[in-house]
Amino acid sequence: MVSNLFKVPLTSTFLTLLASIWAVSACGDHADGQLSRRSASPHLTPPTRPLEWGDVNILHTTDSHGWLLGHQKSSFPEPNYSGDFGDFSSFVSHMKKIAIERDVDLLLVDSGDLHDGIDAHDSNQFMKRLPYDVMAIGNHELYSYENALDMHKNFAPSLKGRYLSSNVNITIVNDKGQVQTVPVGERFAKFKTRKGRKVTSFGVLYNFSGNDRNTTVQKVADMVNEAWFKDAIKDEPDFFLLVGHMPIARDNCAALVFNAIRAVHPTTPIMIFGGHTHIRDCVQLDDRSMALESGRYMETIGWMSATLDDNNGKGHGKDNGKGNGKGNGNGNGSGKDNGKGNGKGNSKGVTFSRRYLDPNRVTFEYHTKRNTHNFDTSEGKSITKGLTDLAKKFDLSFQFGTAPHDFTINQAPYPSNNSLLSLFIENAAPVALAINNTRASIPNIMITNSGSQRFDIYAGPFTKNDQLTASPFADAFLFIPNVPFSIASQVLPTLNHAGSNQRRVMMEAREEELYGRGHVDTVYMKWLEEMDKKNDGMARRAAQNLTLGYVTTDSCPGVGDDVLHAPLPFNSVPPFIGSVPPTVAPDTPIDLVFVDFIENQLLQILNSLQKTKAYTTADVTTYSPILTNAILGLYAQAAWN
Ligand SMILES: *[C@@H]1O[C@H](CO)[C@@H](O)[C@H](O)[C@H]1NC(C)=O
Ligand SMILES: *[C@@H]1O[C@H](CO)[C@@H](O)[C@H](O)[C@H]1NC(C)=O
Ligand SMILES: *[C@@H]1O[C@H](CO)[C@@H](O)[C@H](O)[C@H]1NC(C)=O
Ligand SMILES: *[C@@H]1O[C@H](CO)[C@@H](O)[C@H](O)[C@H]1NC(C)=O
Ligand SMILES: *[C@@H]1O[C@H](CO)[C@@H](O)[C@H](O)[C@H]1NC(C)=O
Ligand SMILES: *[C@@H]1O[C@H](CO)[C@@H](O)[C@H](O)[C@H]1NC(C)=O
Ligand SMILES: *[C@@H]1O[C@H](CO)[C@@H](O)[C@H](O)[C@H]1NC(C)=O
Ligand SMILES: CC(=O)N[C@H]1CO[C@H](CO)[C@@H](O)[C@@H]1O
Ligand SMILES: [Zn+2]
Ligand SMILES: [Zn+2]
Repeated sequence: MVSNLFKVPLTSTFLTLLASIWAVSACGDHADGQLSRRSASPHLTPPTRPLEWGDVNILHTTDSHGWLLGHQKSSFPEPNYSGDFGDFSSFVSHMKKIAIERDVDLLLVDSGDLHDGIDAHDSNQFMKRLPYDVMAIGNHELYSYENALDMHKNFAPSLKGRYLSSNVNITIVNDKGQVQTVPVGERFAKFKTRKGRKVTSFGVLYNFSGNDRNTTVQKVADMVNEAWFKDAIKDEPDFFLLVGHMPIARDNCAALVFNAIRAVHPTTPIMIFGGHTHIRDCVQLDDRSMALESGRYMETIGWMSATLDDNNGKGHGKDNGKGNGKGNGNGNGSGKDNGKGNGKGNSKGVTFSRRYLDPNRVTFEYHTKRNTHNFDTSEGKSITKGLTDLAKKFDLSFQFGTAPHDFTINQAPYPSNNSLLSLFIENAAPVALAINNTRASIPNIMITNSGSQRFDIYAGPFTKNDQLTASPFADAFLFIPNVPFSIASQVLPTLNHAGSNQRRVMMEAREEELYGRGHVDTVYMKWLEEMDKKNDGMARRAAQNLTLGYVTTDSCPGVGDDVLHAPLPFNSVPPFIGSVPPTVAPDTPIDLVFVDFIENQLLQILNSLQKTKAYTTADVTTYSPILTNAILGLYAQAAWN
């Protein structure tokens, strides 16, 4: 079995994509829904500071993973992210108007991971309706060849040369029947903004190694040495726009591209938009650049603005074919600065700002000076309706039952009644895996990894869609019969045992490998943990008036969060979780049930715990045909109705 704590939800098809749906439930009750989206909005805290507009302004989405209908639950912090893609469309369209009024540039970019399941073809049609200037490919577009091919054939063309995959190729059979390797989108794009600024843009994917057959991801370190890359950066644009599916700080991918550009152009402004690790982050690699990362699941819209020197863009008499005549937006002639190259990096410098917006209608209305009555555009409403219809088509609102309260992964301690991990392994798995199972009456211990649960469950209707977001992975349960209880009960503690340095080094190596293959939860959780540590206790109490949400500490100047929040409580969880052991005598033979990909680890541990029997794969068989991604639904049908 492939070891895959981060495995792609193979059987969930593309449905996770529309995560968080409202709608009419199977039995005709109104689930949390559009109504709550509209009516919850007035209770949200509006931002208090307008955005700082510059000459070039950029809105950024990343790692949307199909959350196009926004977050619809009423437990906090979900309402804070309740804007759907139709609302976002209306927002972008009003912002574009403001940019024209201010006579500045506004671009829209995306850093990838549109997909979550296998097929995002249908939901991607809605992404296409937004005026994206540049989009970059993410690793989730590459777990399946069919997905990558769909992006190549059906998605990239709609971006008209601005769907970028600088270091990602796909092998296809071309029109002439020849096998050919080509970039999924384009390697780079050079274009001019509305104001006539010249832009050179790349879309780089981090060192990803979990891609499907017939797709190629080139190492970033190799990419920057390619002749095409050197050629592409030779001419100096007004600014470089690097939109990559890569963290801006964790590894050195962003820095590699940055340094390669800097080696040729010491002072040209560089605006970098990253993603993948699902956090909010900002760093300035030098004072003429800024790099921003804008979270995940449509919980954050990133904003960056740059006020350029006179000799770039505005007032740059030489190159701005379109925008000239108006060149001096400051009201002063640009005589002293024209002439490319000279005077760069001088007196004035480039100044940047950044902001992390909570995507909801209150935020959107605040920043566009609109209200509920004049906010929606017809295109925005049409997108919302289209997404709703799509969700209905796939019956995502089918309701298994009603969750009595919130169950969270990290907000509640594990084990506890409010822990999703406890719910899953102590309650749900034992109920679901007993269905139609001839071994149901034999005592057992069940073990899985804590990473098997990916998103919190909130009080209220528990739908097919909620099941897909909470528990998307399609892992099978195996078992070894007749393990003496005294041995079986030591397996989980041994699996979780922090142990020696050597083991820690092993875990770190394994984490690196998983990271290469796309696993980012460790990075995201570490971020939450630090947030909680930095801000807990006094700060949280003093912040009584603040709502829960992200509290970002990054290395850029000033406060990045658009609305100030108090951090969510964070409880760390062990790597593996288990059911409540049965109360039986130590020598009672029981079934040791576990998730498929830990088989090897588990056999090793069993053989280290006892010497009576040498366990091998021959002792392992399937426990139930029910996979992890069906367990919560079956349980909800049984227990939450
Ligand atoms: C994809 O890879 C397989 C095996 O590596 C190969 O047989 C097949 O021809 C490839 N398909 C294309 C379209 O290149
Ligand atoms: C990607 O495709 C281009 C165009 O066919 C080719 O020149 C290049 O060598 C390929 N790169 C990789 C890393 O496969
Ligand atoms: C990418 O991976 C290679 C080898 O696997 C490593 O040498 C390199 O440092 C990595 N680069 C980045 C940017 O992570
Ligand atoms: C124009 O330049 C002059 C002198 O450099 C300065 O005093 C004035 O404030 C500038 N006006 C604007 C609108 O920037
Ligand atoms: C947890 O749930 C169990 C079973 O419903 C109940 O007996 C117990 O009191 C609960 N514990 C807490 C701390 O709420
Ligand atoms: C259990 O068996 C019944 C009768 O064959 C069947 O209708 C039902 O779908 C099965 N349940 C599950 C979860 O497989
Ligand atoms: C919360 O807000 C109220 C009203 O705006 C104010 O009177 C109170 O001092 C605030 N409390 C804290 C802890 O900031
Ligand atoms: C900033 C913000 O929008 N906060 C909201 C987050 O969600 C809680 C719970 O509904 C609201 O009370 C906050 O106003
Ligand atoms: Zn992602
Ligand atoms: Zn990713």
